[in-house]
Amino acid sequence: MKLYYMPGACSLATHILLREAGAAVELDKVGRDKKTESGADFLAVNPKGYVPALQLPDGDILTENVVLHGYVADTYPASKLAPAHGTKERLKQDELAVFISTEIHKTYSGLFNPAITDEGRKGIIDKLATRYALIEKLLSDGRTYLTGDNFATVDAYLFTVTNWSNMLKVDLSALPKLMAYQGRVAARPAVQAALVAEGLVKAA
Ligand SMILES: N[C@@H](CCC(=O)N[C@@H](CS)C(=O)NCC(=O)O)C(=O)O
Repeated sequence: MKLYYMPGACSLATHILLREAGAAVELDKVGRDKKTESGADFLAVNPKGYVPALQLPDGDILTENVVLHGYVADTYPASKLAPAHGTKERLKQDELAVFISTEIHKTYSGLFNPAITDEGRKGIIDKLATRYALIEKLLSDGRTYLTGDNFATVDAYLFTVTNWSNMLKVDLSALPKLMAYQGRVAARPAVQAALVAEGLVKAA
């Protein structure tokens, strides 16, 4: 399998999950010019033009974060990254995944626009605050991860997008449960390995 990624982008979540699952990870970095490090034309790989894109063992290309996360969980069931399909637990995890995708990830996306106004930025930050308040409440019963004590697909995803708060100067210090959670996820060996492989932190 080959993961097309941009350092620190949402593709980091799939990268983390592949490492958590013990999958062999082949990485191909996508540049702003849509050329990959290996010399491929990324638009030919994924006409949508965005990461993540995962080349499956049969050569097919799969895209969309939430789908890739489910693919890793289902392909490596021993990793226990998601409950079985057809259970309420899986529906609850899928509900969280869609919430992270549409309410947090895509809200952050506006802050990457260099032309954003102060007013626009404030609107986005206010919206993020309401979404993160729900996450803070979820974590307030002392659970280790979003769905309980087991690290799951949604943890890789929330960690990845919340990590952008540093670069984008979104102050989350009023959310102590979330801050502690980010630290717990960051400390996982697979997460550290992915961050090092993407050049985001130095190897210890
Ligand atoms: N709907 C896509 C969105 C993916 C996405 O937003 N990718 C961003 C990085 S986090 C990207 O590649 N942006 C570059 C671009 O759109 O050209 C998904 O959920 O996988």
